[in-house]
Amino acid sequence: MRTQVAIVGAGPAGLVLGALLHARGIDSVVLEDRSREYVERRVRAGVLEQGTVDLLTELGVAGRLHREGLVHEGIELRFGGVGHRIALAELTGGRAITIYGQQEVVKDLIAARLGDGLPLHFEVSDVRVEGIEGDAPVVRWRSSDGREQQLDCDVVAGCDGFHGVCRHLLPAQRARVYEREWPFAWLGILAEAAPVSHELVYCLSERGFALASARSPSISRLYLQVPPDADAQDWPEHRIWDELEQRLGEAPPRGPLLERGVTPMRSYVREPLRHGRLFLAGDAAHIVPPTGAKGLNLAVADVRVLARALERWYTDGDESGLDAYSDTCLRRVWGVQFFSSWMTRMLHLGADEDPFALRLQLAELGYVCSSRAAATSLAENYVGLPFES
Ligand code: FAS
Ligand code: PHB
Repeated sequence: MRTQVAIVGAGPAGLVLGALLHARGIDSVVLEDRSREYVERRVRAGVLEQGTVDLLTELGVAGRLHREGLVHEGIELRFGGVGHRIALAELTGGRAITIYGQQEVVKDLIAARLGDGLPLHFEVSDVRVEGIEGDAPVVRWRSSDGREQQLDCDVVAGCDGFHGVCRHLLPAQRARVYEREWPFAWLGILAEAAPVSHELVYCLSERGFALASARSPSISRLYLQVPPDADAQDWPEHRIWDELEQRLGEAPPRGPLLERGVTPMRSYVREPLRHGRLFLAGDAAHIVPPTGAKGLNLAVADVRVLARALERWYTDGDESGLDAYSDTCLRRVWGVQFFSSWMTRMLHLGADEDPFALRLQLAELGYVCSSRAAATSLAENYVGLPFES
C-alpha cells in the first residue's frame, strides 16, 4: 500500500488530521490498535474550546455537536463555600466553550471518514515505523486477520497518544523530556443524573478539589481529587456521592454510575515534535493535567499546524512550515502547560496540606474573582487563545 501521510492513532489528533488532509486533497491512512466500538465508547474529554468547535465546523463534522453540545458562557469557581462566576464570553468578546464528549467527537469523525470511503484500519497490532530519517518511511503492522501489512508513505504522523509507539521513535539523545507528576489524581465518574449546575463548577474545599461537569441535561461528569495511588474499587458509589456533597457544599443529584476511573495528574512535554519524516502530535508529545480542560484542544491545535505545513510542502514544495512545526506547536504547548499547571496548583490541596499555602490559594482565587484583569486572563486561556495565523 502507498499513501502520502501515514497516521498512527484514531484519537482526536489522528482523526482531525485525517479530515484536515482530506479537505486539502492529501491522502492518508489511519491505523488504530483498538476496535471501533472501544474508541467510540472511551470516556475522556468533555470541554471543547471555541477554536476547536470552529475547526470541526469548517470541516463539516460538527452537525451533531451543534445540535447536542452544551454551550457554556461561564464557569464557577467555588471556594470558602461561596461560588464566583467567571463570565467567559463577556470577558473574551463572545468566545465560549462547548460541552460535548470526546467520544462523540471521535464518533463523528470516524463516521465522516468512513462515509467518505477513506482508509481507517481498526484492531491493528505490532505497528512498526521505519525509515523516518530518510525520505521514504514505511509503516508495518499486522491486521486484525493476522496478515502482515506494509504502507509506504512520505510522512508519518505519530498521533498514538501517551502509551503509543511513536514518541519512542525520537532518539533518546535527541529528545528533551520535561515532566512533573502531581501528588494527587482524579477519581472521575459519569452518572445518569442531572448536572449540579448549568455551568461547570471548579471547587477548592478543605477536603480537596472537586469538579462538577456535564455531558447532557441528564448525564453528569464529576471528579474528586484523590491520592495518586487511589483505587476506584475503594470508592463505592455512596462514598463518592457523600464526598462530592461535602466538598461542593450541596447535594448533587444522584444516579447510577455509567463509568468510574482514576486519572493520574501528569505534566509532560517531549521535544522536539519532529524527527525527520516523523511528526508527533497530541498526547504522543505532551500531557497536561485536565484541570484546564486542554488536552484534546491542544491535540487539535497541533494537527492544524501540521496540516497547513504539509499543504504548503505538497503544493509549493515549501518545507518551511514543516521545519517550523515543532517550534510553532511548542509555543502553544508551553502556554497551555503554564495555564494548566496554574489551575491545578490553585485549585488542589497540596500533599503537605500546608495551611499557609491554602491561605495563599484562597487569596489568589479571591483576586482572580475580584479583578477583571485576572478574570480575563483565566477566561481567555480557558476558552482557548486564538490560533497563530
Ligand atoms: P488519544 O490517546 O486520545 O488517541 C491515541 C489513539 O492511538 C488511541 O485511540 C489509541 O488507542 C491509539 N493507539 C495507541 N497506541 C497505538 C499503536 N501502537 N498503534 C495504533 N494505534 C495506537 N482533554 C481536554 O481537552 N478536556 C478535558 O475535559 C479532558 N478530560 C480528560 C479526562 C480524562 C479522564 C483523560 C484521561 C484525559 C482528558 N483529557 C481532556 C485529555 C485527553 O482528552 C487527551 O488530551 C486526548 O485524548 C489527546 O488526543 P490524542 O493525542 O488523539 O490521543
Ligand atoms: C469533563 O467534562 O470531563 C472535564 C471538564 C473540565 C475539565 C476536565 C474534564 O477541566
